[in-house]
Amino acid sequence: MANSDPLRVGLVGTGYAGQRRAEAVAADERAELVAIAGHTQANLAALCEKSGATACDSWRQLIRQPSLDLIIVATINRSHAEIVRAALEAGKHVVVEYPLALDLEEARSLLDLARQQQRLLHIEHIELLGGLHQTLRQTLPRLGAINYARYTTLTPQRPITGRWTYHQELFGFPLCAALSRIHRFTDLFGPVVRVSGQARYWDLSATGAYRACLCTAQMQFASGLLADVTYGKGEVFWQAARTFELHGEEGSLLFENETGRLVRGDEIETIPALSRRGLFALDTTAVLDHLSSGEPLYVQSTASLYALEVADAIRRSATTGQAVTLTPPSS
Ligand code: NAP
Ligand code: BLA
Repeated sequence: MANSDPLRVGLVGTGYAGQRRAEAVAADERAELVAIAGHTQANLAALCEKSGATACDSWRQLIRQPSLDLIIVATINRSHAEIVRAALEAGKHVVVEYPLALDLEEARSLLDLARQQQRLLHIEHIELLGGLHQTLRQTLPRLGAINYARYTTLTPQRPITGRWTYHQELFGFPLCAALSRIHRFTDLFGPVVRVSGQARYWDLSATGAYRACLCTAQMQFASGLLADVTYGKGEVFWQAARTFELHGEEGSLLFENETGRLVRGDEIETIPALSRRGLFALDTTAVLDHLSSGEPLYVQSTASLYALEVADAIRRSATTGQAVTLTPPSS
């Protein structure tokens, strides 16, 4: 890319993530949002109107445009892999919101394809850019060896009728879809040796839709750390919860939403975390820094793939009722 030519971007998806991407690209002179593909006509037209991009009838038509350099995939999880594959085959760089794919083998094969094509395949993990994660990282050395960790997110939502995030095929296994829950841990604590998991759905219909789900998992890390993850959402919950706890030899760090407490005996220190807003813009800037001046990205696609491997092992455990042992990562 010549320095003066903005990168030409195509966007698939017009929801929350898609809108944040459109704003982030518009705000950066190194890129230009050229075309968008969506789902419902009205939402597509609205985002095109706002951003000045051209509407495409389908993502296939978008990808066929030879002038596009980069495709951002911000649509429902079920479609990620198929769109990413087509975009890489067409020689485009790709940014995809997590998860890359709902199927682990497919995810692996897409990383191989990106390597063959010598194109960027960046899987967004905005949770790493958020205040909570930054604060955890900074505070970790003060806690000593971590023995136990626990992360819970419960989201009451009603009514959920028709939402794609309450549909087995469109959303995927909950901890593969909400992969950030696993990735936070693997980013901080490295490889996992053994997992077990449970999943429950309320009023699961023949079409795959449900009105609430709850997924819990236990992970044992190579470091010895034991971790519990809980992810629940929907109409059976009434109180939202977002708590992260780390219990180390030298102290405990307890976060509830954006407020943390570091506890060491009688000493209690309040630790605030920064906001969760503006993260898609940070991710977009990181991608443009990388493509324009070769700066390293904040996350590698292999790290996302590893998190998906752990999430998939939890899925298998939830299906079989047996704990699953993971083989150590090869590199
Ligand atoms: P969203 O606001 O619900 O938007 C979903 C997009 O997919 C919209 O363009 C929607 O179009 C379209 N869509 C809905 N149902 C569809 C269907 N059945 N077939 C085809 N397209 C359909 O969701 P989002 O939060 O932006 O999530 C998009 C992706 O970003 C997901 O992969 C999610 O995991 C990832 N992500 C999101 C966040 C976040 O903060 N929201 C953070 C990290 C990762 P219509 O609205 O026109 O139906
Ligand atoms: C993650 N948020 C997600 C994901 C979805 C949503 C589908 C990916 C799957 C997951 O990790 O759970 C959807 N989030 C929503 C919706 C709301 C929401 C529909 O808060 C409705 C209010 N995302 C937002 C908004 C914020 C936001 C408004 O849509 C907040 C300011 C932040 N969502 C956010 C962050 C993540 C995320 C930071 C990464 C997950 C993490 O931090 O672990």
